[in-house]
Amino acid sequence: MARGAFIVLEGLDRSGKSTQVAKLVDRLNQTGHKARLQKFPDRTTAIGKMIDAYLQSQAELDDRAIHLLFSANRWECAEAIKRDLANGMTIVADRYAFSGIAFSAAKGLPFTFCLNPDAGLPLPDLTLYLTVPPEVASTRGAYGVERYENLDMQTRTREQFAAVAREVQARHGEDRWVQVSAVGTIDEVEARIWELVDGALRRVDETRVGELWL
Ligand code: NYM
Ligand code: MG
Repeated sequence: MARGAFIVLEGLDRSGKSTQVAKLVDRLNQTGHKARLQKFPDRTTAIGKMIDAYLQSQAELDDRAIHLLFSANRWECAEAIKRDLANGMTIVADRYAFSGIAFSAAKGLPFTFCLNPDAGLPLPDLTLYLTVPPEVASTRGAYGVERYENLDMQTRTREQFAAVAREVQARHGEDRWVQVSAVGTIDEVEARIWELVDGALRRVDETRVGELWL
């Protein structure tokens, strides 16, 4: 049996990720694939509840401590992701380790410190990085009330995402990280994403799931 594909959508807050991951999972299931959504952070677990409290400013945590909790939150989901992929289920993740690096490095933590805890996690077959110019993002309504949702932090995170993109392409190949313009209607962006995912689905069958950064 063919394994499932591991697809990640990344991007800044208000890039339209959550809308697009939901549409992608629906479309996969409607076209004869088995697919499920995996959100990171997964706020339903014990670690996820600590992350949620931090993001809502109900708890204070050291920058390194919260970084490691975000990573631990991925590790506690890693076995289920591998099992489901092996059973032919495609996983669509809303954020992954790349957000982990970009947001923490934007706060000033060393890039290699940010990268290391996730080494060995399941390697996405394709990461789509949704981009919106700042002036477009600002027309999508006010930022929410969570930590990091301000223009200064988003600008610095955008710069770090560029470094993450280079790292993925250097270590795992150019075609693992593809930038997608999130400018346009929801349907236009969906069509761009679908074309890229369709190509990735054809490629994964023959390959094993890799290990991130290794
Ligand atoms: N975030 C997300 C991190 O800082 N590190 C991580 O590892 C991950 C997965 O959490 N502003 C940040 C990015 C977001 C925030 O994500 C919550 P969302 O997708 O808005 O629930
Ligand atoms: Mg958000």
